[in-house]
Amino acid sequence: APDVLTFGETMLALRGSGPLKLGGAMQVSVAGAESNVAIGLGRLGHRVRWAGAVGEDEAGELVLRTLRAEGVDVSGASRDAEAPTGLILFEPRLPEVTRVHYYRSGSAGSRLKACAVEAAFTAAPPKALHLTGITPALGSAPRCAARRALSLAREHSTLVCLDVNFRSRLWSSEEAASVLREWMPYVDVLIASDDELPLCLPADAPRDLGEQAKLLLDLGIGEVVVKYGADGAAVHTAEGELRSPARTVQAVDPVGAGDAFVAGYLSALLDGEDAAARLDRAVTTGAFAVASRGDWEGAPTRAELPLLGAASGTVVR
Ligand code: ADP
Ligand code: KDG
Repeated sequence: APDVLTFGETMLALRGSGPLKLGGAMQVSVAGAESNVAIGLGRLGHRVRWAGAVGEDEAGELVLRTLRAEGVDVSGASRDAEAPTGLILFEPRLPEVTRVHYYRSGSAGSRLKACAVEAAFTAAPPKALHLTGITPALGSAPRCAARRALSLAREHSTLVCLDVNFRSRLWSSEEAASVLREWMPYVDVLIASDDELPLCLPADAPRDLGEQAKLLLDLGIGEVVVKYGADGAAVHTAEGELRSPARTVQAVDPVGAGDAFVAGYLSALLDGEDAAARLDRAVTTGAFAVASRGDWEGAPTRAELPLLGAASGTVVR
């Protein structure tokens, strides 16, 4: 059985080197928040299954081939003969500002079926299920598939990790809140940016982040992990709050930092590490992601984790 089951939309990703309207060369890869987490976990040595849907097209081949090459089990992934694999364009506009353009409405990923997820889950119930708030934003089919996975996780005592990942281009905060609030009772590990917590709480929730985290813990969530970008992260549990600064790196591309962070956090959790060690691995894998171009390409293997502390100018021979 896999350590982690995840699914969501993974797209063909094209990354340019300047303003898109000027044309020029683009690099071809794949991107999707959940598959970024899957690759991050795979590199750290965990068994991961990805069960999303892609089209019966060459872009879909690239998605599956990439995941397979990274050691991710795609035996539960599905192909949709009637819809294409989605497309995402990354347009680096300023050294630290990247614009994203989606071409994903009507895509195979947005037609993911609950029965496909159910088959992937029950074939070998995982220790942990990882979902993001992107999947329910894609349409009613993937929203039902994710909801089904939450029920199956409850039946099989599978740990549930949810990264809020609010995407305002896909749905409104009101729509997001109505789904996410309903999901909260199923969540064990909630991961969010500081401004995303209100999406998980009733509309009259307090403004203070500590109080928001406390309300979420009262709902039965075991740990509330808050990401603060270059300012690091914190975890709130029944024992209190623990903070970690970010690791110092030269930021090259912020895309994928959150997913790499989740992979590090879940990896340490699966290893049975305590909250401090979980945060530590998460800020380390997050830093690897911002220090390299691409969504997942820079994710570290377990042996590479200590490289981040090496002195500048270090050559590993
Ligand atoms: P998201 O990509 O979901 O918006 P963040 O930007 O908060 O997530 O990044 C996730 C984690 O990655 C942060 O908590 C931090 O540990 C790490 N990180 C983000 N930006 C930087 C940075 N500039 N330098 C070092 N680490 C960073
Ligand atoms: O976290 C990075 C992802 O946001 C990106 O690769 C694409 O999954 C994606 C999305 O829907 O924005």
